[in-house]
Amino acid sequence: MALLGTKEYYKGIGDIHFEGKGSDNPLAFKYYDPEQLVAGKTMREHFKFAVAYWHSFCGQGSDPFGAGTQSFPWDVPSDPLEAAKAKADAAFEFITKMGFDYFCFHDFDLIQEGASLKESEDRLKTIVSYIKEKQQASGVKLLWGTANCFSNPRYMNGAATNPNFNVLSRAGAQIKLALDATMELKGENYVFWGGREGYMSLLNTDMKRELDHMGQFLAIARDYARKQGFKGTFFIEPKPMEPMKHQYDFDAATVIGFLHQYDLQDDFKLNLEFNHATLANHTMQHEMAVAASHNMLGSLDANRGDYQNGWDTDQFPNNLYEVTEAMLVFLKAGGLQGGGINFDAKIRRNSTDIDDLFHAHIGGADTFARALMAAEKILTISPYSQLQKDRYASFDAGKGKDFESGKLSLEDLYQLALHSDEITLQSGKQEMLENIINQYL
Ligand code: XUL
Ligand code: CO
Repeated sequence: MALLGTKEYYKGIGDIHFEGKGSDNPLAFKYYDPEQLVAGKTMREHFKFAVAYWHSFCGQGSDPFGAGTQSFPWDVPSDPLEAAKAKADAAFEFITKMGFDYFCFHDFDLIQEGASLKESEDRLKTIVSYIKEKQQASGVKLLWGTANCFSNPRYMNGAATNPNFNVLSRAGAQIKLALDATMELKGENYVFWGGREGYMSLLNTDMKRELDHMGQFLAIARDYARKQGFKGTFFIEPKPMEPMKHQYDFDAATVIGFLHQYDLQDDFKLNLEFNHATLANHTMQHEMAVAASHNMLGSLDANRGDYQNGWDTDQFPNNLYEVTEAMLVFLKAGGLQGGGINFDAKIRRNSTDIDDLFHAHIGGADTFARALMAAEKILTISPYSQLQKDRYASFDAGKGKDFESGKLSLEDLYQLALHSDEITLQSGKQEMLENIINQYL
């Protein structure tokens, strides 16, 4: 049952239910059945779908060529607190109508930043207690919170990697407040997306010093939250470029190396985003496999890029093949480490009807549901797993096993090769595996 504020914002749209693929109702799930069991867990538990406050209730479709096209009635009150409360009413109405359990926010998505740090702090406290009541009434939970340390002009050269210590200190204050807000709302995780942590030109940049600052900054942020009793996971969200020419958190492998370099690997995992993966010239499947192999597959930002455009288009996911490949890694890894699937996606600038946001999230959830069901079948009833296992059979016994257990030297390899027959080629069966994925979609 949808929980309504004093005013209904999404008029004429009721709760979204699962109706199955035979349904012609565009405002119903065709595949996402929250209670359906897949690989031992319900879809609701697997995914922990979250709505991104910024794209859904703040961004109005503006682009570098023009103003927003979506006018939000909750932005009308001129008093920032009234506007923020109205926005929270709209957000909670939408999330509960979708039947999702989670949301994610940046500090100043919740309420407009004040003219001073103190004013921002007071504003945040007021809106956080309002949102806390809405959470209690609806059961909607916070998947993660984060701080927007990239929009305000003071962060033009970064936050923790800014060459000016005063900016770093201001970012520290802001992140303390964002951590406080996250903890107050029982956030299960906290995200650091680099924002402008990177450089525009190396000509004016001391890269080593900036990376050291970022490592030190993340360590003291972690220490503060742990001291306050925060038990959740910290996530770093890799992205290779945009807004900076080069972002320090380039991709999963770079971030994992960084976390180990600065001894942060026990508290931090990764929040991976589809469109960030493709901007780094990787696939999402690759990024997830890298994270999973380090036990750092924390959370996912769900969206998709565009084959023709080279920037972060943040479209809602609908690429079934891509998401199925991702779900194969997801299931093999045993799911996510504390996180969920956050729709970090926006409807297009010319999607101006009140129901467009619903269609977008329904499509995203259905894509993940279909992909998860396909991946489960591929892993359990198709020859996929066996084919992969067979490829490595030479390491399961004999000298291959000795190598894996560290028993062979380079001279041993030389002696073995010297007395072996010529190598017989072993097919990778790629096309057959690709067909298996198609078969189960
Ligand atoms: C930016 C991006 C952010 C983070 C949170 O590309 O993905 O929205 O997810 O700061
Ligand atoms: Co993101």
